[in-house]
Amino acid sequence: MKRYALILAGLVLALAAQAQVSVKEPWVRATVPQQKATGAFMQILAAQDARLVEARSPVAGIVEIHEMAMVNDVMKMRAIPELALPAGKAVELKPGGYHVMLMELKGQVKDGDTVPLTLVVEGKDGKRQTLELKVPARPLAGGAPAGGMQGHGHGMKH
Ligand SMILES: [Cu+2]
Repeated sequence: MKRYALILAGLVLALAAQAQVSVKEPWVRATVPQQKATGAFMQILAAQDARLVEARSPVAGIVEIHEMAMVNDVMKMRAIPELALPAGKAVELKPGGYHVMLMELKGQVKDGDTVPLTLVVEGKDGKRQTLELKVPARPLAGGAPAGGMQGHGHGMKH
């Protein structure tokens, strides 16, 4: 039985060592029917220097890490291979900035849905941590292009 106790202790240590990256307030922008892409947003805080190197989700055929950049005076988004997560400094993924891009959506992401999202974070030592998130979908607050939506669903989710 001693051997099992040792294995258990090892597991607990492994879990503790992985608690280095935390994600706060994740959300996915809800889509309209036929929309093929959307973004996931959140704050990521790493206790030690790390990098977000991969994201996956069963709801999308392709998931990429994107940044916004000025190209010829036009704001465009583009894929980046990784996102630096400096120690102790929360990195914000938000509309108009960094985001996790979900493309080739397999269906509509409705307001109130829960979207599974997996993030893979690599530490400086090359060790990878996988974060399994359950991300709520909600409309982009105040960003609706059509009139009459102002203030709808804003800040009432918590
Ligand atoms: Cu994008």
